[in-house]
Amino acid sequence: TVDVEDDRTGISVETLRRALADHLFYIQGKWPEVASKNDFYLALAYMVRDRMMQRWLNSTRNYLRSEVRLVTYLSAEFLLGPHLGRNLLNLGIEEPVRQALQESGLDLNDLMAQEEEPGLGNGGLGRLAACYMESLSSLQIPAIGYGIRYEFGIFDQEIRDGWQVEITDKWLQHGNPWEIAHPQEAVTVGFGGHTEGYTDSDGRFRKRWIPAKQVKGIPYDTPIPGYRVNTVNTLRLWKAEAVESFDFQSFNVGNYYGAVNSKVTSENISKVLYPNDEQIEGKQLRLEQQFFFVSCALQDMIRIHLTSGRQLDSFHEKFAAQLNDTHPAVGVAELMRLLIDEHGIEWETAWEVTQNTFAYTNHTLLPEALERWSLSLFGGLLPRHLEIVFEINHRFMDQVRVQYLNDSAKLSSLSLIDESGERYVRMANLASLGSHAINGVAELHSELVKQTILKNFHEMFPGKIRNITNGVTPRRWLALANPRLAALYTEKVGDGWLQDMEKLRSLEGYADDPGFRQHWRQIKRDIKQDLATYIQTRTGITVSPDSLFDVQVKRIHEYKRQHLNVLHIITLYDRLRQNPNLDVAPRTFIFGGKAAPGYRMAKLMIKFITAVGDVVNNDAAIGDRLKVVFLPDYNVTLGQRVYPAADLSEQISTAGKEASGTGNMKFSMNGALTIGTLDGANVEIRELVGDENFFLFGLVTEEVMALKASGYNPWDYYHSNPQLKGVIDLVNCGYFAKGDSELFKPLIDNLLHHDPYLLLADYQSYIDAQDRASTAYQDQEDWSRRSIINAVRMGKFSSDRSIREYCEQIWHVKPVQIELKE
Ligand code: 26Q
Repeated sequence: TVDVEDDRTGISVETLRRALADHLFYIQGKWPEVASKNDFYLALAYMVRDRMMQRWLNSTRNYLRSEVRLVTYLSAEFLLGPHLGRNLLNLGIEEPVRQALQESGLDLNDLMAQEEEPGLGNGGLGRLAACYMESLSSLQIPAIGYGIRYEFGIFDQEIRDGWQVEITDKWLQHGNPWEIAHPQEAVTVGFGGHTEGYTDSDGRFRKRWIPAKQVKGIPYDTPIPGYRVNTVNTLRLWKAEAVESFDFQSFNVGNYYGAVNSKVTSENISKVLYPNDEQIEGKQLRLEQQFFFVSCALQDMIRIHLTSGRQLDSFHEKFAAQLNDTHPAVGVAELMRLLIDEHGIEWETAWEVTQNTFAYTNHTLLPEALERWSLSLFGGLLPRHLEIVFEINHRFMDQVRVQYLNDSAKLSSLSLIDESGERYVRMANLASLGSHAINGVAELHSELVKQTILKNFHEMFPGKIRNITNGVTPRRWLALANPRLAALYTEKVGDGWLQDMEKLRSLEGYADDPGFRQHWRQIKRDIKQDLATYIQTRTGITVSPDSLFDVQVKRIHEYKRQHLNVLHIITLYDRLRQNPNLDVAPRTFIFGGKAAPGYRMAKLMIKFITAVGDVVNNDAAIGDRLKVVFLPDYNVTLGQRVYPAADLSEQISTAGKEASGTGNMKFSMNGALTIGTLDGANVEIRELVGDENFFLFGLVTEEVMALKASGYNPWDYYHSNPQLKGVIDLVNCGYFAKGDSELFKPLIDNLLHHDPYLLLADYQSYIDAQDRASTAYQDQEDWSRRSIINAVRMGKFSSDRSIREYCEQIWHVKPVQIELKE
């Protein structure tokens, strides 16, 4: 007999070569001679997708079995990054595919660069959701991610004259080979209208919602394969479409344009991702988005539950639904409505099911980021849900009154309704009450959640708030981002480290091995050379791979203090001007990150970075000792280039403000040392790498709170520190603005008069830590030792560890092995 590999599933080089040609011809409709690079990319993507299909369908079918328990991750954002590389890695077919392409005269890396990354998220929270989806699959946990299929993801950033310019992200324009639409599983979502009471056939008094408008949700599924396992989970994103029968009623009465207009309005719901940190209040479309995807998700879950042959009073046994921040928190009211109004379940049972279904992750303490919706907006859009929120609150307030003897302070702080002025629904309170577990995202953050925003919930429900420290997937952030380092690890410990990152700990001894350190340095230098080349082409700036690469990449925000980093650059610049022969370690300062389009100060911070760069980079007196680079359009793809090339990771937020940070983990696992405050997960990173391998500075959270309480005055620091004064004065006189002393005035005035994030208070401590880092870098042997220690001790920050903790402590789900055959 002759074994013939199936063209859809075979992975021999010859089969792959044929499958590629086949897809190019039959899917793209092209001969190789006229095919574009994108045609080849799409043919390749379809070919890879074919090789996931059996596993994907087997996983999906398996989850319909009644005894399987599923995690659903509800998130307004999934910041996925490119699929192709991850799929090749996790399926283990990169090498034969590379070779098949080569034999067809094509280069895999070249085609991978064709993929438009799906930027369906803002930053940390969205990227965390993506890492968690990947880990869920790799750990063989049955899971579905639910979210919105935004037509426009996070904007693309261009830098013009040093300022950010936003360009719409048209990620779907060349087609998306990774998704499959399932219009037959569409659901309908209502908005607006009113409620009415009625008596049902059993004589029971019931409420029902008569929406003014309906929108159809169409699911688009994307496979998320685990690393070298058969599990392929689904990311199910919903697109909003007009309900034809509904909208085209107006067509019947001759109002054609009215009908088309209302179709357009319906489809607006999934049109665009909201950038964060903007004035978030009162954006009706945002609430529509949240309700839309959550209602779609819950209806889908109910359908799955009923097809698995179960009753709705055991819904929480089938599903554990995680609320990624409060963005999906309206789901608490929607699940209650679906169970009670649509499926006739009693309030008490529905409430038990709801609480046992949901768990809530908090990602922020910043008061301006806590979601609340005015009653008029909420009730106008979701009248039935407002009634349900009131009823939940009514019952809860009774309970609080009994427990706390009518304590009015307790009542007003725990209430789901903020009644201090105009009345609002507090989404964090709704999420907290409607869940059986609440978690923060790093140890410090979780403690602060207990002590501050959810203090009274913590007191009333001890043990309900816990910590699950964030993690990131080593498949993307090591294996894909840093193949050289990954190869070194595999050579030394075998490839098991990608399933168990703690295995890297066994490499610690090599930190004292000069030969290994030499190899380590060579790898880092090669990667830095690659980034230097990229910087040259993208920005025209020449940087040396032998300089210290000092990197801060993250969203631009005052609390993250990119401008503190700039104050340090100016300090070094000033020192070099005063003393041109000063012996300093040459440094390249690399920044990247987007500012919310409506956040003026953040946009000015970008201009500040680029303006200082323009002066420093072109000052002959400085030579090549300092370079400042702003990398435009920071995204997942660029992150994969940047983290591996960093020597020093800037994690310099005001203590108590950064919930966790996850970039800090990606840097450290790629061998960067951290300069940072005791904030978020920095605390836990420092505990692991040791005090001597971490450049610590700044006030701690308690000191920040105490200083603010005692009346912080930034002028005191300005007047008592000549170096700081010199730096501020230099900016103030327009030195970095071609003499324009107005340009950076809003920024400097804010620091001198308010400084809400305590830059001036932390300035000297930061400069001292930077000086220690410079000195340390000059001893390359010792720096390598510290770098190795950092990298090999980061096992804790694998998202596999985080997901295991969620599974054990919150979701109570177990792995399910999927068979490949059938
Ligand atoms: C809310 C309402 C209206 C419009 C936008 C928003 C919105 C969108 C996104 C509010 C916040 C976000 C994103 C928050 C976020 O990314 N938080 C980060 O989460 C990470 C993962 O836990 C942490 O590591 C970071 O510390 C935290 O800042």
